[in-house]
Amino acid sequence: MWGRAAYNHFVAVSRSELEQLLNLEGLEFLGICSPKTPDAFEQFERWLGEGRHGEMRFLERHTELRAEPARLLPGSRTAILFALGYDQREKLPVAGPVVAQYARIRDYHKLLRQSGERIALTLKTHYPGAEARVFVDSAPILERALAAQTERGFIGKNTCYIHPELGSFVLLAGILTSIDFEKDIPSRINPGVHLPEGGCGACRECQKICPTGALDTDYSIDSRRCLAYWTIEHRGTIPEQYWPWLSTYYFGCDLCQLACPYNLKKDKGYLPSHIPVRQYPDLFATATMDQSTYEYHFGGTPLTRAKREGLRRNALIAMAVIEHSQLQAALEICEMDGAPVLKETVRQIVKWREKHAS
Ligand code: B12
Ligand code: SF4
Ligand code: SF4
Repeated sequence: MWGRAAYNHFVAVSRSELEQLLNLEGLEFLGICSPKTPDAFEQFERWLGEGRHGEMRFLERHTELRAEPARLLPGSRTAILFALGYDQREKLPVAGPVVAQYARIRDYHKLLRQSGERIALTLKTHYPGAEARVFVDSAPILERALAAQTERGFIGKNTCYIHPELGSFVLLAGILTSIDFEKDIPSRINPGVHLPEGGCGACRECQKICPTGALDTDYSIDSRRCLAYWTIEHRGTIPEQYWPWLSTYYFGCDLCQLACPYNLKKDKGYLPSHIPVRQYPDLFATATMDQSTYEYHFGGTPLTRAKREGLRRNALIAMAVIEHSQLQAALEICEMDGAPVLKETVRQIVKWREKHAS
């Protein structure tokens, strides 16, 4: 946070001042690029065409904005990219079932938006008449592709944006503005070559560790095989073939990032100390929770993306896989008060256990 009085002397906001403002918010400045069509837009269209987005229909909409982010704010000439480091130093092997690291803090959309709005306001104050609009997932913008067009970083084989010093445990956001800031010379890292400034080269650690083969093609994910897709985005029952790994992560998955050398050797990109790490109820309490318990413990966190029934479904499956001592009681409660997806999951579990017992 900063007192506006301290910045009254600004005539224009320089690059280093921007960086300072972001750092005061506990954020990392990634750089400045043009909001024109990201170089990798064609890859996005190909990816959609191959159906690798599964049932995430929202990715099929607003193609024109993804193709040209500047359309989100008519007259915008600059995109300022920034990030929140959230690495909590989890190591392989993970002692699950746990939730992915990004979900252990307050919803990043809210965190990054609030900070971004403060910076946008400062910009508008210093440039009367200027427009500035924050984006963090809410807008259909290819955030990783834009981040990779700033001076540092690249998209790795795990499809994450990786910054050579911060690693990939960074959540991305940006500000579109009509102010014509000087743009970075894009990093232009060739991901296929490993150099000090970045690149995967011959490394395949993320592809080797992904338990479901979702990273079968270099630099492209098949969401239909990704545990994050099934446990966060998918609304129906989860196919049994993915169940074993819910004993590690029952919401999201960090395996392909934990295995990445860029996250192993670094001294930046960790969660700022002023952001508290949340504690969630245990599996039994989660699988059986009512609406008010859900709102109390999960309100304002990224876990609400799965909704109450999705979280109950995930916790119930994790309980079945680890043969939790309260599984039978949880099954009975879900059968009694659950939505159709939970009742169907109960039936799946009963059959699955019979199959495994025989
Ligand atoms: C849909 C979505 C998902 C889907 C699909 C993931 C995916 N890889 O696309 C699912 C549910 C699986 C998912 C999972 C996760 N997600 Co997500 N997700 C998104 C979302 C909303 C849209 C991404 C999208 O458009 N995907 C479609 C792909 C094709 O687009 P893209 O990857 O941006 O594609 C560009 C590049 O990859 C490149 N490219 C593609 N193919 C190729 C090939 C070559 C050769 C090259 C050079 C380039 C290239 O070109 C593309 C087009 O410009 C973004 C937010 C946003 N607005 O961008 C967050 C986002 C990508 N997710 C994020 C996070 C944190 C996660 C998880 C880590 C959460 C978790 N712990 O479970 C996992 C990571 C899984 C993984 N390995 O990617 C962060 C990633 C931050 C980072 N450092 O990269 C984002 C950016 C949200 C944010 N604001 O910070 N997510
Ligand atoms: S998040 Fe997990 S399941 Fe998805 S690609 Fe990475 S390792 Fe594979
Ligand atoms: S694990 Fe290796 S191949 Fe995968 S993203 Fe990291 S550096 Fe690239």
